[in-house]
Amino acid sequence: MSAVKTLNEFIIERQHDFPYATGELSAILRDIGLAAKVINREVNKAGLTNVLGAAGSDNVQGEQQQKLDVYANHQFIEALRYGHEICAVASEENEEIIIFDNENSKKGKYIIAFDPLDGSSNIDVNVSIGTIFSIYRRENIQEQVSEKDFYQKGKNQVAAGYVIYGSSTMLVYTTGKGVNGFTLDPSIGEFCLSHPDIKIPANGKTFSINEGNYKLYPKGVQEYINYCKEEDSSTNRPYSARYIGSMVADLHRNLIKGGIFIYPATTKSPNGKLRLLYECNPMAFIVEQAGGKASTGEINIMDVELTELHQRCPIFIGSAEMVEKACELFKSSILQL
Ligand code: AHM
Ligand code: MG
Repeated sequence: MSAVKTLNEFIIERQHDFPYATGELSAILRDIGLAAKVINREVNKAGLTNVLGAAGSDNVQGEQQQKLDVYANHQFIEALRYGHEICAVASEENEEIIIFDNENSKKGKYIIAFDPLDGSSNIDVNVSIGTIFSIYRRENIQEQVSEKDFYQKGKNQVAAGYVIYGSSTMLVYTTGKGVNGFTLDPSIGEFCLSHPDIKIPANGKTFSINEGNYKLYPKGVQEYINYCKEEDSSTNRPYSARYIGSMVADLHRNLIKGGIFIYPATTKSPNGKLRLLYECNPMAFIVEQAGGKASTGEINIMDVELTELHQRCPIFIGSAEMVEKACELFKSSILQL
């Protein structure tokens, strides 16, 4: 059997990518790995332990929280609270940021935004769900941390990643030097390097969009969906439609095999559904680091100004050539208006 490299070994090895690294980012990534294992344990036996179903509360988006959303949120926050590195977190499940005011964390250089359990509607039906995270350095560590510290563009991210709780559990992350994937080996309880230096194919055969909303989409998006369904052997069309309803799972598949994922604006939600800070930006960072693209349809996701913590943003993300084509149709339909 060839030697395995665990997540922690890999993190320590890669610390040298950053000449002035103090090990703080590495410590955060290790804490996230631990939180992921704890969440995984509950997700895995969810049907047996009375953690399925609604928690009886709503989150900031007015969406019903599931018991596992609440559990994952708590685990993630607690895993980070007593390190020295993070001084505040923003979560999809909390309206306001949570400031860690213990002596250790107060001086932390980093802040983290996350969606503890993405794809909530799939929890009860044993379909893949995920955790997404995005780490920023604070711009001014002399001042008391506030929500404003999170109002940074995605291009300022220092690290981002996701955990997918699927047929196996994987953690995929980037620190801006490529993308690496680790599979949890349940027999030893460790994430082990299984997908080094992931590259997304420039083209794919899969498009992922909630086609039920077709009539609510902008004309350019409708045109792109029609394009995906046309027959053309030179571009491998028609493409296959694959839509799980868990962004992490849909994007993970497209990252490995090639494809495009779109959550556009709709007539009901003019900014789409997904949140810029802890869904679109981290995924954009990962996909760009793997050689793909992420756009609002008009500009790069990671160039969008963030002015509200839970701001939504339309997204076209995945294989570079597919995203370019979709954005080209989208932009030309706007010009025709
Ligand atoms: P959530 O954070 O409440 O789980 O919502 C995000 C999820 C994404 O994972 C997924 O891509 C999208 O919502 C699906 O939405 P829809 O059912 O509108 O297609
Ligand atoms: Mg989500």
